Amino acid sequence: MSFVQAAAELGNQYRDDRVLRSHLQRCLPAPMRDSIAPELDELGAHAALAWQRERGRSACEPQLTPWDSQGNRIDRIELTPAWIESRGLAARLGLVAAGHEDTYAQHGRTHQFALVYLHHVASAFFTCPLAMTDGAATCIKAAANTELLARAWPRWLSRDPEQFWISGQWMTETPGGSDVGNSETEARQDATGQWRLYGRKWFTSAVQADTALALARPAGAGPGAESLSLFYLEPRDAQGRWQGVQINRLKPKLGTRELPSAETELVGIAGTPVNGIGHGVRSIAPMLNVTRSWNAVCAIATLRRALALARDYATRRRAFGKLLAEQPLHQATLADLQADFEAAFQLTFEVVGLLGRAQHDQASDDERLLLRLLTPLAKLWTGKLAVAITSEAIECFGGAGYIEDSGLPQLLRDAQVLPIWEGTTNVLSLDVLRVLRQPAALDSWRRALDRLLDAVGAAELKNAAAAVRTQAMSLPTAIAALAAEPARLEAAAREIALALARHFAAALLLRQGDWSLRHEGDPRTAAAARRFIGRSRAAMLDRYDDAALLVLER
Ligand code: MFK
Repeated sequence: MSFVQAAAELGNQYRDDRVLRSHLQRCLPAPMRDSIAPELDELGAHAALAWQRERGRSACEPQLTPWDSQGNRIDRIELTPAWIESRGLAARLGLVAAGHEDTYAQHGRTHQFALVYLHHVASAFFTCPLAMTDGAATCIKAAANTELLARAWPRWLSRDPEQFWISGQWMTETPGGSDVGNSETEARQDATGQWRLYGRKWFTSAVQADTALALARPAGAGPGAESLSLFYLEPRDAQGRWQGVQINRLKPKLGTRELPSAETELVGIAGTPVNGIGHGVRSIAPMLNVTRSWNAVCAIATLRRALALARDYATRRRAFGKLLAEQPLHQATLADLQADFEAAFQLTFEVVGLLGRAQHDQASDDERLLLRLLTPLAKLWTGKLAVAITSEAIECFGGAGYIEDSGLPQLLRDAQVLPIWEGTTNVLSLDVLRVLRQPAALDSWRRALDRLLDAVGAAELKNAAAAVRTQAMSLPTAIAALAAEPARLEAAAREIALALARHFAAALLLRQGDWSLRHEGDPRTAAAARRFIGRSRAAMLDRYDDAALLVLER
């Protein structure tokens, strides 16, 4: 019989993840760690089981039935088994609730996002509506809307699967995916004073959600983002019938195919203003920042999964007389990817930690500003890494990784959404410039970076810390030099954002490496930090002149 290659295997994804476990060890009080460990272990085991179960299955997608046999418009959507399972699991383990409950005070967000990180890949993107639900809860709390806090908040945060509601975020329209200020959906008050929404929403993720937040322009209001308003919707009645919404079709997407994203027509759906009338973009901003944190967590979960598979496969696949894991070039390739993952993990969980502190009024003004800056940085950098690293992981399997039932192509297709939704890399880079317009923002970044680097004690990390300082400290001056020329500053926004993200992540990885050497006697994180920093360079901002136009000339 001819040779058959053993496939990659996944073990319990919590037990196998030293990066997560070491981070929790450093950040959380011991009694809390002990108390949450069983849930993390459960999700780690579930992740491995789901991988065994789903791999190789033919595509399983939600189905839309627009009409019933009598010709009634019903727009019934059948969800996939993974989605139905995830809904119960998410409620029971509190994947939204844990971020808002007071049980672990400022550590609640770390608890929640450790769960999300372990569950994301197995959830078949049920994390998408969970992110939006968390965002909706955050928005309504920020708006202090007592009516909605009484009605929706207990449902969104319920741990009872029967009571649990998920929420959507209906923003995107044909004239404005990024430029939301172009939205055409109109809100009109009927004779009873009830607001009703009319218009086409072009990309409504998780359309089957129990509630949604939507932007609409009140009739007669002027153009632009400022005159949009934010409305709370309940799209279906108690029997599950759509109320003032038609589903035109489910989107045929590159990936995230279990997620029912739809093109919808709003035909008079009742809406409740979330934060009065007007300033809709500002009102939905708390939601955007929360969902962007989710995006970063789900991106690093994707990285971790791609690497777990590639590293396992390297211990099974033999070529040219040796295992891949024994070959210097393959080792170097995997080690670079692992170092990138560890840096991205540190940046993302720093955002998570700061979010928890801010939510529990433990964060200084400096830390709040840092959180505002690090959120788009984490989102944009990890989104890009998710695509690059899943692509590299496929290459680590050679042709076998290119085959659908290895499970890897789906990982890559799904990863491609992460740099797009919740703001593309460029839109997020412009958001970073929006934050940097506050001069204190760059000062907060620099002070925090200094503190992290000053605290590195291990002799073997001193050179790496000095390298980060040299590269990072030239950045504020280079940005200031560009500030006088807005077009050049904007052209450089992505490079600025990636440099801010990478240097800060390097300093965070040094902190973790230093801690792990001292407290765990473990040199692996320190080695990853040196490797990550060894490949980094200072940003090259002086290359952003008007030559782009020349290069693009036809
Ligand atoms: C598994 C992972 C989970 C992820 C779930 C994803 C599922 C969701 C699917 C989707 O719905 S994807 C669609 C998401 N769409 C976007 O993310 C929109 C992208 N566009 C932007 O982010 C634009 O920057 C934005 C529309 C927010 C603003 O553009 P504008 O119209 O140029 O706004 P402007 O005038 O700069 O800002 C308006 C106000 O909002 C300002 O406040 P003031 O009125 O007080 O001056 C801004 O400071 C504020 N603002 C904007 N972005 C903010 C913000 N405030 C806080 N945080 C932010 N991020």
